[in-house]
Amino acid sequence: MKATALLTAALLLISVIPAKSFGNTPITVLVANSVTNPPNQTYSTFVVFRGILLGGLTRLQASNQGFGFTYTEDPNYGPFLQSVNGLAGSAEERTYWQLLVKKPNNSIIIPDVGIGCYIPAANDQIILKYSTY
Ligand code: B12
Ligand SMILES: *[C@@H]1O[C@H](CO)[C@@H](O)[C@H](O)[C@H]1NC(C)=O
Ligand SMILES: *[C@@H]1O[C@H](CO)[C@@H](O)[C@H](O)[C@H]1NC(C)=O
Repeated sequence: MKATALLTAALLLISVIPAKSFGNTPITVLVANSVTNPPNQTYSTFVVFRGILLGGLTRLQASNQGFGFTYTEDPNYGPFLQSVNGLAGSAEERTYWQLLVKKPNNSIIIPDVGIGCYIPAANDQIILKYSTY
């Protein structure tokens, strides 16, 4: 009797936690280059629930899909995306990797934070775009 009551209480508790707080958040990563315009490359990975983009990029790199990246640590803003697939931004050439996000409704946003602070939403397409400034 007591065990049944406990089990019922436990099941009730579990059922009120939204399902989306479990499991992973799938994202795709598109690598584009607006300077020399080679073909785009796309990859799939995920972040954990409310995980940061840096975690997803690290997981993607480890998954041997041919994606690689490096970053530097800015003392104020944290990780700065330095290179993608062997191509690095350069202060002399005034190039950098811009971070854009295409939402499932196709609108493209420019996050006001970097890869260490951006928390992807499900089915975000992360666009890493080699650009000039
Ligand atoms: C100029 C500038 C840039 C230039 C820096 C290169 C250059 N040589 O000019 C470029 C165009 C590369 C740039 C890029 C980005 N930037 Co910027 N940038 C600035 C800006 C306007 C001035 C920085 C500066 O010169 N400070 C004066 C110098 C003397 O101080 P410093 O410490 O040496 O400055 C360095 C850092 O600021 C660093 N830096 C610049 N942006 C960013 C962003 C991140 C995430 C990191 C870790 C470092 C970093 O580069 C500067 C030169 O080395 C600031 C806003 C401001 N008014 O401060 C935003 C600012 C720092 N950038 C910001 C952002 C979000 C970005 C991007 C993520 C935008 C995007 N969506 O792509 C990208 C970085 C992407 C990546 N590769 O990781 C945010 C950071 C907020 C946060 N908490 O993360 C700020 C505060 C603007 C904002 N939106 O509010 N940026
Ligand atoms: C590559 O991706 C960028 C960013 O989404 C887009 O603007 C561009 O049209 C794409 N290029 C090709 C050839 O698909
Ligand atoms: C697209 O979706 C984002 C959030 O996912 C929302 O902020 C934005 O307003 C939407 N844009 C349009 C044009 O519907």
